[in-house]
Amino acid sequence: MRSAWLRSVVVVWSAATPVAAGTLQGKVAVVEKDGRQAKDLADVVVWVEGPKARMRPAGATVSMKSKAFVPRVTVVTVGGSVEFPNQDSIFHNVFSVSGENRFDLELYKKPKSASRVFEHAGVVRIYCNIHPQMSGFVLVRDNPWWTRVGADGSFSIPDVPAGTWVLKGWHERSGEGAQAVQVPATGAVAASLTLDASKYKRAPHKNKFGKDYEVGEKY
Ligand SMILES: [Cu+2]
Repeated sequence: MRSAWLRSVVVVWSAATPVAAGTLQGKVAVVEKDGRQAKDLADVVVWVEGPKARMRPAGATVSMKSKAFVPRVTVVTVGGSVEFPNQDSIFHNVFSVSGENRFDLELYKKPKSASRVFEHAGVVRIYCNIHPQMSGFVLVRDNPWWTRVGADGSFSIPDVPAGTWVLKGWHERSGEGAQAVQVPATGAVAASLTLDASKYKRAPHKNKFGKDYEVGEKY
């Protein structure tokens, strides 16, 4: 019987290459100042820190459009390039002073573009040196085990290597939250994470020279 033969081949193959990996699933909540739960969870990213993986770098595109970075939150992997096309007819700049990922793409306008390769895992805050209202984030991960959460905060990360790792979550008003997790060799494990945004204060940031922006910009 052909199907029986096929089945035995599949069984032998899977027995020869055991995959000790489980699914990490759960829910993230972001708690605001008065204890109320945040509603804007679309840009919450969760990831597993610890397991190493060989992978092809994954890049992305972040446009500068109507004086905003679109999308506002982007995730790439180490070695991934982010293309920053300027779709406005005015000059913009992209810079970051986030540790090892600091960079500066100088000034350009539509239809020009510039790019940056991110070599270090971490959260990179990006700004424009002309327009203080322009801000965004590039999250650089060193393995493929990350995801954005659903509208209700739920997430599921499949095929995580078995082991004890750290589950991290991030939202721009809370920063990172962390929790130890034990991922089983098969099946799923649940973990929930509460991110504390209660101390968030909207504050102006500095320009690329570490100075205040000049008020009354005319662009
Ligand atoms: Cu700008």
